[in-house]
Amino acid sequence: MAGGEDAGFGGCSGQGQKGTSNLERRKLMRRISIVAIVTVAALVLIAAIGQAADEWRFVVMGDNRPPGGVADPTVQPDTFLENIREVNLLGADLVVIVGDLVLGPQPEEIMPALWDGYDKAIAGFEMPVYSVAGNHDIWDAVSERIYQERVKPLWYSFDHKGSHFIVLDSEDQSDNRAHFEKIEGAQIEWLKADLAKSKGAEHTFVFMHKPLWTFDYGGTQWMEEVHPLLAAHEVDAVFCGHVHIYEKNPTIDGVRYIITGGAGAEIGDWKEEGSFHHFVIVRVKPDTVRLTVVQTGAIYAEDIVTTESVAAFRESRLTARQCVPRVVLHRPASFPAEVTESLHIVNRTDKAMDITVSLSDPTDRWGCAPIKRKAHLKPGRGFDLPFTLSAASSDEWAYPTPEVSVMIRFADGRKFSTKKGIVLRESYTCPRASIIKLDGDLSDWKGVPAIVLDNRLQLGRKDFRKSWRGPDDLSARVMLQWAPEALYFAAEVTDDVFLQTRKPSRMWQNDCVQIAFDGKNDDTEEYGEDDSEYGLGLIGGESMVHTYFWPYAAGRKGTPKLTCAIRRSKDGKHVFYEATVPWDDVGVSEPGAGTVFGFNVIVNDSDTGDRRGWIGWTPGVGESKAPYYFGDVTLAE
Ligand SMILES: [Ca+2]
Ligand SMILES: [Ca+2]
Ligand SMILES: [Ca+2]
Ligand SMILES: [Ca+2]
Repeated sequence: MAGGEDAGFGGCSGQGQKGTSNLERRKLMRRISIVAIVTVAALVLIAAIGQAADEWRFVVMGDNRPPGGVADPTVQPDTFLENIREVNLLGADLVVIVGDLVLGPQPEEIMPALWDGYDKAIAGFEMPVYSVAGNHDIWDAVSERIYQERVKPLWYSFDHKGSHFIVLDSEDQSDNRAHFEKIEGAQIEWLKADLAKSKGAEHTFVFMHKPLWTFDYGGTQWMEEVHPLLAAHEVDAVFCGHVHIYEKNPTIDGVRYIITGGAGAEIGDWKEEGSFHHFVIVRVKPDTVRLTVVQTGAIYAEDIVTTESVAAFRESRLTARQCVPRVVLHRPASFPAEVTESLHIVNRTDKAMDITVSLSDPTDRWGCAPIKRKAHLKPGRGFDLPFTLSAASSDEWAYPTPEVSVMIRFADGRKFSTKKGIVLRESYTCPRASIIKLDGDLSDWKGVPAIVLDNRLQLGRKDFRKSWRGPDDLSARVMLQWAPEALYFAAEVTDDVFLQTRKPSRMWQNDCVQIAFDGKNDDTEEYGEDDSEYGLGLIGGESMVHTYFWPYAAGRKGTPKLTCAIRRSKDGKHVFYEATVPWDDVGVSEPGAGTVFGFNVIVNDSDTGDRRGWIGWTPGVGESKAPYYFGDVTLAE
């Protein structure tokens, strides 16, 4: 058997007259093989050492036929096509399909189209396919004849890599179905002869359609007459289909019995009872045969995800997100205030979508009724969702804000979900600078309007809100001034305990200030090429700047040039930060009166060791980096 697989279909020893001629041919081939083995014995021996440990594999699946009641029975099911794709990806030497290959019974004139459909599908396998007849393939003398003409002999055998494969016919129509669901008569005589002459096979595998060993089919004939024969010849395994499940039945006298009928026909969804689409990989080594069951749908090619596909997906995700505009509210002129706004939902993609939008207030502070709306939107179509927010005081006009949750689903299965907080757009008018000396002395900032950070609702982190002891624990006044050459920044921080012992890159874990700029004020949901973020900290008595975000790719040259001076008050309760930020570091190329850019600031506090939290102008630095929360800074005349 060292010669390996017989050459294709012609090498099969079938039943009846064909079998006789094949038998003769087989004997002849054996003789040739023996001569060949002697001649190249040395070479084979060398090769055999390398091959001995080699594993090879074949695949078994069954009942690939279309489910009953399909509109077009000539079309093979998607599950079967998917199995073919996955088997090709995993690789195997050959495939055996254990019957119910097509959806019969059908009138004789329909059958050629059914077999054409099957042939078309299995042409997709990258390895030889061996078919087994099932009850949907043959049910009378006519269908049996067509099967033999179109597919395979009803029973046959072949060899591969020293193992022997035997295909049996559980649907025997001969003698007026006298041997139906039995292996009797001519077939068992052929089987006995085939087993006798394949005695030296490394492994022997048997395939048929119905699980004749279960007594539900053909009574006890299998266990009384066939099984002892297989056991005596040390058959490794018998595979069948017919039942649309996977099930490993008890091994009897060393013969494994396996049902695999999940390659395409109708199936339940009870994995625990074997009811799921699948195929079986049989891994063969000289001393072992191991089975692996693969559930259809989880084998992928290497290009399932690529850099390009990720970029395309991101693009469509961003487009989908744009269907839900950001809601930006400006601080009302007076309080108490009630603001009515509307979410304008528009399908900005080129595909129809199912969208679910909901608005909820996690704080119950805004007096905002929860909203939920589902809709199917064609491209360009949309709807409005009005809502009302109320705030009792200016201090109450603060984050967190009600949240808009969106789930978008496209017909092709792609889905996107996103959450957007309602933005409370803060604004600051930045005066022109007088002469500023960068020394940490803020006497040159007299009269400059301040962004005041002293409200519990401005604190970042829930637990910090609980432990915060008031403005003396942490609060700040932040100011900006501008000149053609730079933006100037100052912060007067009140903090009862000063602590800064970290290295510059970790300064955020102790007392320090973080400032961030959205140069183009384009309000992106992540940092982009016009955005930057810096830390200012007094470390070991030295005024240090650390760059947390700086877009090197944006055509900016060199490194940030901003400088700072930081000084502590004599009583130790205040820290004064002063910084000069060149416009390049702000991300503004031509500053002038009326220029608007995005800005944010947070002040971190630690009093005993680690960072407790921060107080800040808006979200978007401490929580996650999101410039669209940043406030607007407008340069004054
Ligand atoms: Ca100064
Ligand atoms: Ca403190
Ligand atoms: Ca930006
Ligand atoms: Ca502190």
